[in-house]
Amino acid sequence: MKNRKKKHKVWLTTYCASGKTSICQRFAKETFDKSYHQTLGLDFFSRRVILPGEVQVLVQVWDIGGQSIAGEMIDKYLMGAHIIFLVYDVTNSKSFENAADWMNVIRKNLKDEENPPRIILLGNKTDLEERRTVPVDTHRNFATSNGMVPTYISAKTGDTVYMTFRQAVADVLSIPLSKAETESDIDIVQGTVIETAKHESSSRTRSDQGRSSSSVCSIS
Ligand SMILES: Nc1nc2c(ncn2[C@@H]2O[C@H](COP(=O)(O)OP(=O)(O)OP(=O)(O)O)[C@@H](O)[C@H]2O)c(=O)[nH]1
Ligand SMILES: [Mg+2]
Repeated sequence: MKNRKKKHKVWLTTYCASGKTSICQRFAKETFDKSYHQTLGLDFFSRRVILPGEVQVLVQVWDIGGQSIAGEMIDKYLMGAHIIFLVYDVTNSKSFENAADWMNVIRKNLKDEENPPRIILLGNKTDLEERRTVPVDTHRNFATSNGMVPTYISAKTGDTVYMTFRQAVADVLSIPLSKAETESDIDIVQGTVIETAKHESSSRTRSDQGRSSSSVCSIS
């Protein structure tokens, strides 16, 4: 089949410090920085993704700083977007509530759009599972009741980051991915069996040296 080259615009937004820039860096450069540098305005990342049928897609990612919600540029940022990732931090309920505010802003700006972008709810920082404050059901209900695809990732470990982008682009282009392809990026977590006198239980532990304290930004 002849090579097909496409460009896709992906947009990430929501609450400050939810991990948008970290997700972009993990996707585009396969790196992770544990320090927090607030994004002021907008930043760009890109990576080429190859899909079945030799389809090459240049994924251009627009990383919008969390404080932009009240800005006047939102409609410009949204123009031509194929995919929107609404990112929140699973350990920070405020970031989840802010995702709903962003959803309203996006809806308002897209109300006349003939081909609205695919919106994906990304619960980030799953490596901090033991500190989760947003229940799985709440995540799923919010996503499905707003027509979003509910997804979890970790920019720190890289868990499902690349696959999430690739799957989203493939879905927009209606290119099916095989089960083997969709499972290739899933993080395998080693379980530890702890035996006690009364019972056996298995637990999974993950350390978090890279966590910054929950950052607060003003959304004016
Ligand atoms: N443990 C853990 N920390 C993460 C993860 N993703 C991001 N962080 C940390 O969270 C902090 C904020 O991450 P950023 O990517 O800068 O957040 P942001 O959403 O771009 O923030 P703004 O630019 O202010 O909107 C940084 O200290 C990151 O290292 C993750 O998956 N796990
Ligand atoms: Mg940022």
